[in-house]
Amino acid sequence: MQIGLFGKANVGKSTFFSAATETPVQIANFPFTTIHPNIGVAYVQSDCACKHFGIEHKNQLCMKGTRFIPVKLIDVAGLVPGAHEGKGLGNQFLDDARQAEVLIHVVDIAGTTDIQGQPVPIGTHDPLEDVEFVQDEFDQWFVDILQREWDKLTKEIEQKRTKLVDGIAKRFTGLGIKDYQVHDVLHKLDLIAKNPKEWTSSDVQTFVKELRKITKPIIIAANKADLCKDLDIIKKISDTVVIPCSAETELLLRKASKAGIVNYTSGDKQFSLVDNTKILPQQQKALDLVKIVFSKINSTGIQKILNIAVFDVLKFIVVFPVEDETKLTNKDGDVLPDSKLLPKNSTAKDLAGLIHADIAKGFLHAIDCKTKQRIGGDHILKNGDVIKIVSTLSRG
Ligand SMILES: Nc1nc2c(ncn2[C@@H]2O[C@H](COP(=O)(O)OP(=O)(O)O)[C@@H](O)[C@H]2O)c(=O)[nH]1
Ligand SMILES: [Mg+2]
Repeated sequence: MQIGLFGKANVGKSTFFSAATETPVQIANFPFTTIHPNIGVAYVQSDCACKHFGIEHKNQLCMKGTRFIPVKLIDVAGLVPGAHEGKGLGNQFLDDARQAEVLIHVVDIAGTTDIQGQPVPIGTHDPLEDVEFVQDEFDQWFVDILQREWDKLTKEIEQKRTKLVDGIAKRFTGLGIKDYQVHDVLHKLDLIAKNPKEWTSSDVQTFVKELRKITKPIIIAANKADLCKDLDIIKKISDTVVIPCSAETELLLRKASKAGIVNYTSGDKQFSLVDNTKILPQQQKALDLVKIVFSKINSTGIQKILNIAVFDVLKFIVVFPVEDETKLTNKDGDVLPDSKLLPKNSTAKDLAGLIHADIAKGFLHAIDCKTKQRIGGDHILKNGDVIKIVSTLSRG
């Protein structure tokens, strides 16, 4: 599960990345926090199954019944107009973006940077222009992949060496796109039976735009909301989820929380000072600004964006695998030790595969620990399920 942050230069991508991967003290020793300078671990939040069972347990990723589930976050290289033709760090961008399942397009909603990312006075650049150009760059990249190969593809199909779905899917495998996704889009647009020789360039454009939308959905982070004079501008962006946010505020709060100055958990709509801390005048000033941000946009928006990307846009579910169905523990006796993110409609067998290939290989059946019922490999899992897998093989 990977989320990519992208957009033009100086909109706050790296600030968002730092804020989202700055782990609170409680989970600071969780492994693989920083994988690579631009790949890190962020967390989405969901109800922990401990709530359902009314039990208390010690787990550094469960805070008062809210479970923190790790996801990979990638700070993708900045985009400039013409990136799909290799301008700027175009190719680096493509390499990074290809791994992401969902993309957060960070926009400077306050209009403090021009189209190249150079600083300009607040409100002098129209952020709607960025929304359009970045999306077009992204779509154009898909169009190029297909157009470059179109003649070859047409010939292959003519000579019956491939079928339309397979031929197209092959061109997009590097982006992690699956045959069934290509099939679904062709079907939806009534192109499934159309001879590729008769496709118009508008057929190609429409097909590719739809394919991009389904396989690499975008959500917009309207960043620098703290500086924005009129947030109503957000209403002018249609067709995409848009969430106002302030990455800089989130970063400040996480650092202050880590330093023991404030009580704050990502996603909170407020913070409080830790009792008896003495804070410097400039710290007080920064925290006063944070209060203004909260009154303007409710929370900093960062956690909300991550949660929406995973649970609303990708529609993933959270499942808790255990080894003892009555105690809800693993071998070491840890209660609800793990949580897994799975695409919706995943089965018990899919969960087994995610835990370990061997466990899936020797899969016998599973147990739904909430109902205590035995379930088969094809059983479709629900959000919040607690599952024990029974297998003839153990991991490793
Ligand atoms: N006011 C304000 N400034 C921000 C915010 N997020 C980032 N910035 C500033 O915008 C500038 C560019 O940020 P950076 O994260 O390097 O942008 P990137 O080029 O997209 O990675 C820096 O000066 C940040 O401090 C925000 O939410 N509010
Ligand atoms: Mg950056």
